[in-house]
Amino acid sequence: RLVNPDQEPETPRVITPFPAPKLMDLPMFQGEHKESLYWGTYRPHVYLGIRARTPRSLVAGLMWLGVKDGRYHLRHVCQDSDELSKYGWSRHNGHDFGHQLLVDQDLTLETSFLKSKGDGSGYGGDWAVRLDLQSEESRWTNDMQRTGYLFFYVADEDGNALSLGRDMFDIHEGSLLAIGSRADIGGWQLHLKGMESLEVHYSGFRTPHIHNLSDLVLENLAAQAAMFNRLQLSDTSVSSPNILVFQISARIPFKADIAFVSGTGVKTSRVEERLSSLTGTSLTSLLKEKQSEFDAKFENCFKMAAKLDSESVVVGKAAIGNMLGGIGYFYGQSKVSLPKNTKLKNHDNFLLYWPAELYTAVPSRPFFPRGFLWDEGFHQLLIWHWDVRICLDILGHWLDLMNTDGWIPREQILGAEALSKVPEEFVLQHPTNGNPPTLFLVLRELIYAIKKNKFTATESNEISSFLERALVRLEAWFQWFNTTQSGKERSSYFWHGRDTTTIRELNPKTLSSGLDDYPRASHPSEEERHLDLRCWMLLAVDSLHSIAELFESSSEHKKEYGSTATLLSDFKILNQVRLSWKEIKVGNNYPARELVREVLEKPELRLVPHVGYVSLFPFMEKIIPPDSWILDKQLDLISNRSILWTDYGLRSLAKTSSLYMKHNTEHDPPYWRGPIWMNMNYRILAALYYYSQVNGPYRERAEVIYDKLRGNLIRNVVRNYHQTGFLWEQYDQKKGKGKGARLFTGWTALVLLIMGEVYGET
Ligand code: 6A9
Repeated sequence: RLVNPDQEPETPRVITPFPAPKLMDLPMFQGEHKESLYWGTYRPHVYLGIRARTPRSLVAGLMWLGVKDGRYHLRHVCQDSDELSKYGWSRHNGHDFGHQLLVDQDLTLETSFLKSKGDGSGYGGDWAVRLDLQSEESRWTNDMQRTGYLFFYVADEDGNALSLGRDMFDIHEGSLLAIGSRADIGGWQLHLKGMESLEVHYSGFRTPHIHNLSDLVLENLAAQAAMFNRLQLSDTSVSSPNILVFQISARIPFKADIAFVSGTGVKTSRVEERLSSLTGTSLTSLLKEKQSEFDAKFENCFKMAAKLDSESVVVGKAAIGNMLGGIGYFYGQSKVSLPKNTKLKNHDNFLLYWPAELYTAVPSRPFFPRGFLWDEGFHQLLIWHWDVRICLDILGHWLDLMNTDGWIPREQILGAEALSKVPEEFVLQHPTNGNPPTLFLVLRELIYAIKKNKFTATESNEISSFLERALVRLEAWFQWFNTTQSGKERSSYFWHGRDTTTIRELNPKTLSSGLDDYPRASHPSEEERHLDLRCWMLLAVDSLHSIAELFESSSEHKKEYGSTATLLSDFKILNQVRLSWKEIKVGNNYPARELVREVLEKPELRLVPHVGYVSLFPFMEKIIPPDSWILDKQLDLISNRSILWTDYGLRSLAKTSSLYMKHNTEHDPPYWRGPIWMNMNYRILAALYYYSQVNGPYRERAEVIYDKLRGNLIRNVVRNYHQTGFLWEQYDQKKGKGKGARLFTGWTALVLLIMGEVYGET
């Protein structure tokens, strides 16, 4: 049911959920599966944050004091301005283990996360966190003067009051920090275990707005510093706090183990046992075990050891580790722009989508810690190889976000914590705008893998029942594109929603395509035909056809999908339709301070003269027949240094393009107009691999180019990682330097599949 106080008597279609059984209600996502994924590091926007997959969870997290230029700084939410020289999960299995290394000036902090089933008395089991703080100096001198300050908090989003443990200041045997109780997990306790010299202070707060937690802690510390000239929390609490923050300080180096047990209150003796297994030497050996399990599974999935050096293996592990460790759980309502002719009583300019949960990977923890539709399809290309159930769970959440028109909002900003990270102008989602349906990329691979018997019988059955239920939604998704994004010509499509009136943009952006400022027609109009969208439509309809085939008679549209796929993949027709645009010359001038575009010629319909990622879409979709001379031409474009080729991967736009590396506005530097992006390089590489395997006159040529491109991509990402500590959003086409958002483990993590030569359908 919809809960929306401002709602019109009749719910607008755009905020009406798709009327079909939800994927997340499938039996495969209940029971043991659901419980085993209950707790996790599902708060990717903080350096270390734990919560459960439930709308109003008990959450936990870490802060610490870093020192820079002789001043203390509180670290909590991942942000670039903290200038950590490194952080991220070196290993994470998506379920019950993760290890992270953070380097903050001369401090090195390791955080390990471990889950255990407990004794079954508390839903979701128990978990532990090991914090290990070292400093550069303490390694060299025996004189350990420096104190380290860690802050570990628990907060109940549901507002339940928390109590302080009694023996909090007495660390010797391990101490009880906090106690509470919740409907989902029953009674719970939070314990600390570490050396006797650990000093503990606390502060208790009450507020529903946990995204302001850093401020609460800072204010408390500042007041104490002003009054008593000391660096410690007040050791006071409001009555019935729903947030407790514990300060753990000691001379560096030190370790602290924090253990969380649930379902307490009945069998206290077992609590002792569980605590001791989750702390100290027992925790050490459990973590070791999990680490070797991770390493073994890694090798088994991606088979890299024989192919690459250990420097690359480290990067490969960080790629999957950060992808899985970056998975978040969000809950909230998207803000959707008003469809035309909708009037609201309250003068708001938006509608609220229904309250929804989203379990998803994220492109970048510090910059974009939320779900993005087309990014997610690429993330899943990696994740399904690791754990197909996690993959289906994520896909299910996304597909359940579909409205009755078959639309899925592109960017998911759910809940106050997510919203606090997004500038106003990016918040509204527009129901007229799409985003590439990349979820089909992974679905098609799953179907292929089923046919090749790559799954266990249980997995195959689960995937099949998933697909069976997903089919109506996928059909609706396809129909949404087919009806709202179609072009004038038969079987042509274009990305709707481009700005037709702007005079500031050199070439109006196409945000919905995912390729933002990649050049298209200079004058957006109904005449456009976008090659990339046409190829995405082929992917969609081809996948629908294979799914329908799996279930023989389940879809009346099966035939239709078959013939549409044939039509869209017909290379002759494609060559006739091709791309058109309104070609004119646009120039820049600089009157006063602002860049205004100047139209130099009368607009006229012409083919798009730009070569870049979009030109290669038929190649990526493998539509070009292996014996076609056009394949040879495509290989020319790819391998030509004055067009797309660089020593670090393929440029997004040809060096010869008139818009190559051009600003779109004064404040909008080139984004998809030159730099190297991994998602597109991965798809091009996968196609090269394909053409190097099938017979044809260009097979050997494809193979040579494939090997070189693969080598370049791996070498550059690995080099950047070891130099800077991070994977990057894009790579500069001149020197290969990482650019844009760092700790962007989204699709850049596909480098791991490139290392292992894992290309779904081959
Ligand atoms: C800006 C600024 C703290 C842009 O990876 C997500 C998307 C891709 O889907 C898209 O293809 N990125 C690519 O061109 C990042 C988009 C960020 C938009 C929101 C908010 C917040 O700064």
